[in-house]
Amino acid sequence: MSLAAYPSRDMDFDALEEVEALGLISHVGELEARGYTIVPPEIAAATPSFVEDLRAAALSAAERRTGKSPDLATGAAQAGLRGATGEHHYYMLFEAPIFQQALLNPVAQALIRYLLGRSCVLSSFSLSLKGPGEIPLDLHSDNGMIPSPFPRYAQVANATWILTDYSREAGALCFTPGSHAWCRHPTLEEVGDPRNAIPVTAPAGSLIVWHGNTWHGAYPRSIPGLRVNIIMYFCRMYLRQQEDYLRFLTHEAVAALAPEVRRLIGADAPYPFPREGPQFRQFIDATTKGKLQHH
Ligand SMILES: O=C(O)CCC(=O)C(=O)O
Repeated sequence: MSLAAYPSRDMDFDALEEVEALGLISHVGELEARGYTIVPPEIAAATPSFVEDLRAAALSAAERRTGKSPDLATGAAQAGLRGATGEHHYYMLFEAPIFQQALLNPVAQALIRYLLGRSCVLSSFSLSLKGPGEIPLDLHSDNGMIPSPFPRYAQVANATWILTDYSREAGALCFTPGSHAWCRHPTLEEVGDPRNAIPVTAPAGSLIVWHGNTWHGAYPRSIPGLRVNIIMYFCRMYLRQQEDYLRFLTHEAVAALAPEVRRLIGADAPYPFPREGPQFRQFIDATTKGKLQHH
């Protein structure tokens, strides 16, 4: 069957109206020019108590998974790990109610929808704890499994909550500004070259958003303590999601979710087709429904 009749882009999506209403035009400018933007806590509506609660929920969830008690001051339980992203836990969205609040944050949603269209879905919701260590995370784009050349528009995008202060010594993310426009993966010579990256310096509670083409990596943490962050990774609805929540949730549990959470995990998405075949209404709804509520 021809897909020509399906709306192929979010043509009617009023992304600029959404970002303007939230005062995010300069952040969109940075996304366009540099491929990433750092939204300070006060613009991201991340109050000190929200940041504290989100970090506490992340630490407890990690402890439930591993049985190891994380120590923010020393990072001892997550020190010297061999993995370049530290201790990384997937399928975290339903581990604490505040994680859904973090996902639905209007600033995060507006910037992600600006990049990926209103029909985008959550690919994965993970958290990472990184103590002192020596292993850097090599530069990469988030277009995993997608061959170069990439399109200039984003097919995937990342919104990361940083829950501890970031600096080079603290093991921060780093970016190659403008690399989203190169539309390719870095070469083997480029991935480890520090001249290609600048570190993020930002306080806990900042929201870092980037276009999926943008090259990024992370420094090892060289000071005591723990780096804590939540990675919300999104994709256009035609790509496969990394996490498949629908496989693990009952119909009743899915029906009880907030509509936007249900949409984001892919419960209303037109793909994969049900046995009856394509549901055309879902294609229309995916690109038109779900206007963000501004406060
Ligand atoms: O948070 C980090 O250190 C790196 C995360 C990363 O590379 C990613 O989310 O794609």
